[in-house]
Amino acid sequence: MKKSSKLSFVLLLVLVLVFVTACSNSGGKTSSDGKIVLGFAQVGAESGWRSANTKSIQDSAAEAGFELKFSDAQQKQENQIKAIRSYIQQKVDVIAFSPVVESGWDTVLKEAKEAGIPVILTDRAVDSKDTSLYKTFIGSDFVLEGRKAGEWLLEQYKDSSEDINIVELQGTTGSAPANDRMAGFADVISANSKLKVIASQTGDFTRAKGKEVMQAFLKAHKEIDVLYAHNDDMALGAIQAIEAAGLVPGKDIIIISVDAVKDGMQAASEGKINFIVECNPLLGPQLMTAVKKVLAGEEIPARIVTEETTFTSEQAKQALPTRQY
Ligand code: GYE
Repeated sequence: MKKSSKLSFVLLLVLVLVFVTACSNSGGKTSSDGKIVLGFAQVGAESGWRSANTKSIQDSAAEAGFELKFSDAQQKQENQIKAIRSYIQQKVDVIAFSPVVESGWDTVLKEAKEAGIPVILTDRAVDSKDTSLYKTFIGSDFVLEGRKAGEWLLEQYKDSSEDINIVELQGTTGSAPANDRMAGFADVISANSKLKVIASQTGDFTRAKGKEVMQAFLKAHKEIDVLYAHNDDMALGAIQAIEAAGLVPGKDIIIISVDAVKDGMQAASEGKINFIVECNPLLGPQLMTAVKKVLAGEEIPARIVTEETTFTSEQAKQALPTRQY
């Protein structure tokens, strides 16, 4: 080999080595400016809760100095799976997501694990048997939220000699909050046989669907005493339907909802919603702390539960002026 071609061969070898090293980034800092890269696959923008949750994640990622890759799945699991696969391809440092439904995640979670990318669940859980597929689940106890709604109702009607007809607006079918809020509520109210759920249907956590389904409930059932909505937005949509039917929300029909976002709290302070179970969307700071710990190789608890309270109309009136979301 001539001296010059020997030299270019060595040069080529060095270049190839540099390229391979750059591509095989195994869990280090991947952004060009050395920042930690977090890929977040959000459910969508279906509710006031979701908007507050997204803002919390974006703000706290910026505050932590992370590069955030954010995607909105428009409430479709297939879009979320696509987003997670693209984060795996981009070799982000950590993937976090709020699973739209509970089932069907094993394959993509295994792909992330094989690529050595840790996954953190926020807000909603998955039903995967293999819990080594994710590092932790940060979010509310939705069964407890359903129980709190049921306990308030049980107390309101403890002396009733008549049947109490309840209609239920469920969240997104197959989602953890819909499954769990329904189960917790049903379990508690089963203590009083007068409390009867006469209709239960999904309103997909949106205002428009909440209104539409409530209209159908009002048409099909003459006597509705109580509405239990799995979130404020569906309750707010249902309130429009109730008013349009010439009934007074909060009086003719007692309303319970979950979330306690500003619009819900406003309706509660006006007496249109009688009881709200709080579900805290401000999960960003806890998520960023978990990301840092996971990358530092520290142990983190498998479950991080959010602290929450409840509001009657009176309590909502007092809390409203200082409500953050
Ligand atoms: O209650 C609802 C949102 O997963 C806790 O999703 C969340 C729920 C929340 O659309 O408003």
